[in-house]
Amino acid sequence: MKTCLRILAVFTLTLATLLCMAPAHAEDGYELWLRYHPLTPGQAVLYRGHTAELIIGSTTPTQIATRNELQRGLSGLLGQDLPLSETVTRDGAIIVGTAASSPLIAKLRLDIQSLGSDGYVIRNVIVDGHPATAIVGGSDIGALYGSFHFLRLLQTGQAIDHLDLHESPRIKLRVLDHWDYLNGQIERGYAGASIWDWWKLPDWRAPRYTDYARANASIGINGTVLNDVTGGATILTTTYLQKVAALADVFRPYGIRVYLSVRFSAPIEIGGLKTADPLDPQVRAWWRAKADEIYQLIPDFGGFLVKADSEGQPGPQDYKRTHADGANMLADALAPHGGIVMWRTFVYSQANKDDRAKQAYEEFKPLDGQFHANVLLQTKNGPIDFQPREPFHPLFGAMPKTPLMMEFEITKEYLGFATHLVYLGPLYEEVLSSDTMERGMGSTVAKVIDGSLEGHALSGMAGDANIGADRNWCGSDFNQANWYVFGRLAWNPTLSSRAIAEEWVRMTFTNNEAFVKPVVDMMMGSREAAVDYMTPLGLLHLMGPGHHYGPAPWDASESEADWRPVYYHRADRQGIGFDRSSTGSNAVAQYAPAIAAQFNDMAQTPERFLLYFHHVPWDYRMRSGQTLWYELVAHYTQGVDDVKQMRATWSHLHGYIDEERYQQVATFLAIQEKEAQWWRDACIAYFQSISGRPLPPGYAPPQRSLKYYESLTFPYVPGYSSW
Ligand code: BDP
Repeated sequence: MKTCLRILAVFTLTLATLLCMAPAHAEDGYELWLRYHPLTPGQAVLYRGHTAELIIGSTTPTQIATRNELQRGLSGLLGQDLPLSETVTRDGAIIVGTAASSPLIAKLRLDIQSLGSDGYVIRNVIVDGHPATAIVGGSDIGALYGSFHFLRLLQTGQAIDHLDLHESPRIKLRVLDHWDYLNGQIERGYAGASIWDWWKLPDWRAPRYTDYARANASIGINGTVLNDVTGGATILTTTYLQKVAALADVFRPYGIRVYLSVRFSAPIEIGGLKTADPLDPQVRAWWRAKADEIYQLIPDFGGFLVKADSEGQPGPQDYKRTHADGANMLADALAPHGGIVMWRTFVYSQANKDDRAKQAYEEFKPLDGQFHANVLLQTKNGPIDFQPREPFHPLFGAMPKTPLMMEFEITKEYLGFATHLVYLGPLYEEVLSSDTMERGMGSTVAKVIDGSLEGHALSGMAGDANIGADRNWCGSDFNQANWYVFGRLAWNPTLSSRAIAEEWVRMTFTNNEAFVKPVVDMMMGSREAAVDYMTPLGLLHLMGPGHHYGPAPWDASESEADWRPVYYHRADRQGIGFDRSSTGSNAVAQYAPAIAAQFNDMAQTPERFLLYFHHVPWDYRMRSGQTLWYELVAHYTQGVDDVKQMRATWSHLHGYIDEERYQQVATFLAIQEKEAQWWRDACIAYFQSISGRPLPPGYAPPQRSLKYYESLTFPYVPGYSSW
């Protein structure tokens, strides 16, 4: 009897819990943040009053896409279909379009002069005595962006009765770079194979391509580079260009242009020429003809992305020409069609024995002013290589005459692959808000890349995509947030990463405050946790050789010195860190004088960058009063504790969302905790073997011996095997 009562009590409690919380759907993450699941009944009733009919054109493919999205979104969120209308017949119409395409909108006389074609206004208006909402774009694409914004307001539970929003992107080119090979593999891909089914293209246009375009358009992304920067030249053959054209057709209604990574030596490989010298007339003619062919097939083709003279890729230096010679030659071929070149500055040479951190600056700074008008230099956020933390790249403050484009890595090559929960918003924000001091205080990286600091017409931000054929696109639910935050910051690089995280959580999971707040807090702390358990205090590149999975600070096996962890941390009996001050490599001198002076002085260098700029004695007194050795151990330990805390937070959130996603996140957090512990223990074991110091009191020794960590091997690490 007692047992029966207890079972009944548990059953009633469970039922009550379930009823109080959001309904739990079976979900697999495919819908991303475009989940148009029914709002709470109260909210839906409120919104319905403002969404009684939809007035929207359906002449152009973009208008049709916009109408479809609004119908899909509103019927999903509000639980009823919205009638289409030509005129305002009642209160609560939603009117969507442009002043050029809709006489009704033209009559509203809204202030849309400064919108630009991608901008939009969302405003509550009165039409023939009826309250209505107008979503007005500078072009069809602007209206599409505005419609996604309107849906976002509903999805995130915001009021829609006093709207007067004016939005325009601050950055012109908002581009995803796919590192996808034509064989379906992805360099640094942790979410399965490539979503581009090249073999079946151009005939089979998978529905997923449209969903990809919808997701990108919803956050303002307007370009996609389809193939890897280290791929071959095959993409430029006619057969493949036809496949590319099919994808361009699918993306066009969503305002997304396609771009291609091109191999500098393509004229030799597929053109039958003997040289790829950028000043050779035949080579120039070959590229011009290739550009003509591309634009025949794809009239709005975006342009080329190039990795040249970098990590073994061919480039103009093979012919003793400069990067400017190479970039300008391609730019000239594209210019008649309006195309652009995104030329990467990720260039360093194994032959150059100087500090790798300095090499891109030394290569490109002297070329400032030599690039043609349709060239952007695409520069990684930091001088080394997408590490968990680096100072901003000094080129951002050093090339006023050249548009510099940001390149962020969205795929978590150095940050725990698919499983670790690391929200990259704070990393992006930290870089974008860094002050280069190029034109005095306030010359932030954001202002450099949006073109406003120097008045450049071209501006751009690229993100190396984390998208694959996994059902949830990104390998984990939380990795979707990194795609999302990239797009939102490319639209406006001054947005707060916390606000973006909150939007994303609400759209992706639930508006339940009891869930939103702790999850946003957890996301915001997650990047710092990863820095702590991987590479605290300015350390970097301690990852396993080549594949970059797990800790290997001891590693010196790579063929090239500057691919080895030991090159970067330089730990010895006296201390640890890379001396980039004026007594060392003097990389500090590449920053504006005020910043250089700060970084040059150990005492003034922010501790988060300390070991990036200085070789510091183990017993050096940190700001806490503790020694560097103590702080290093404390940071590693803190990282693990933070992940434990993330797990605890998540464990209290069971029942707020669907079981499928809840359980996967829970399991991935368990993996993360295990691997954070491994990172901590392996690094402490190794650095202790060098420092010779005892562990500070109260800190647990590594669980296993250094020998054990060094003995681990990882065959078939994802994202690496094919090249
Ligand atoms: C490095 C990656 C490598 C890329 C390279 C790049 O490990 O796979 O090819 O960046 O950006 O971080 O070119």
